[in-house]
Amino acid sequence: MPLKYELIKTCKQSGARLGKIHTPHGTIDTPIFMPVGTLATVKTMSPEELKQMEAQIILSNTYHLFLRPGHEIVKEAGGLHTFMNWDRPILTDSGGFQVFSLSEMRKITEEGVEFRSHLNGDKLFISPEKSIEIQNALGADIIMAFDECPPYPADYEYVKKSLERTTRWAERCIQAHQKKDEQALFGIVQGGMYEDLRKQSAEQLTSFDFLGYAIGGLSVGEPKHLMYEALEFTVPHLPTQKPRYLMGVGSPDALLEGTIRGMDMFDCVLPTRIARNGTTMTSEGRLVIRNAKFEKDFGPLDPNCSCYTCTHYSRAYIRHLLKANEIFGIRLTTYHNLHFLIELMKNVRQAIAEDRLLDFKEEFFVQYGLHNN
Ligand code: PRF
Ligand code: ZN
Repeated sequence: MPLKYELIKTCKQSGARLGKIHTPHGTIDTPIFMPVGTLATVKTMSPEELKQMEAQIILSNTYHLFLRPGHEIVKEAGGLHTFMNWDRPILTDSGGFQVFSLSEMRKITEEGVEFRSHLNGDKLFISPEKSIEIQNALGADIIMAFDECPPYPADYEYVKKSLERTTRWAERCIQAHQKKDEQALFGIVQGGMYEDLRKQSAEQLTSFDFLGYAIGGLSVGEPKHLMYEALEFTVPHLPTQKPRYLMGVGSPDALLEGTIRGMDMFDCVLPTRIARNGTTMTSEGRLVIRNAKFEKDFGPLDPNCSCYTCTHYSRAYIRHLLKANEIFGIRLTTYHNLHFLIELMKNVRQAIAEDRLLDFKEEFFVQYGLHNN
């Protein structure tokens, strides 16, 4: 078995889970936030820096690496771990989301998705078999089934047909998987915001022996309360003894709310993306560090943060770098934002261990300025 989930305990106050996932490249503590390294790099960060901030697992993308440099080249390099010099666990997403959000002129059929590359317009095709072939070549510890993520809003009939196709694709992914001893394949539950469709999708997928289950199709533009409701009616249909991954979610409040509803893994481009346009997440809320009011602020980004950025540089200095388009500026904000979410999840795990996650959430929200949401 390439993956083993160990449920350590459930928080008596919130129901959140504390666990460990054992993979061929090491063990990760859950609940966990996974930094995104779309193109085989977490933008601007070296693997040494990621380790220094205690990143335990990173995510990379099938769609992007298929387009550039091509999975054959990564395979020839010895796989993604060797290619990018990262020896801790990696998860690759299947392309089933990126093909819908990035490519042009998509045509979905039972066979797969035909699309044009967002780079050069080349006509390409990804099927469940192709996605697994690419992910087998990349060699991540955890790989994802090829799914369709319907937009929000989408009508009931469309979402039903879509999830049923996603189930058939999931079965084809299992059939196509050539590295069952080395890579753990996760299924992805779809079904939009419809309770009975989420149940149908979860029941169909859990009848197959996936090593973990993701919830897809959320955080696609719906109001947050709908996402939380969808989690509440989907999670009870997932097995207790397997990891649960909420895809594409990474705002601090959603990490907490998702954890409280029983999710174990999260990923999102949010911390790295906002860092590059000069926004930071701090214990006192979001800070737009480019703002003029920080011109002469010689204090740290976050007075409560112990990261490399916050222990060595001031808001005024970082603002200056960002305004001057100096690359070091976005490296410093990226480092801090990732550290912030990794540290948040470490504190969340501690709170679960001590059965006080709801208290922790309240305190965090008040400090972060979210208590009215
Ligand atoms: N499917 C896949 N990847 C994803 C999603 C999905 O639904 C989402 C939705 N938030 C993010 N990433 N394969
Ligand atoms: Zn910091």
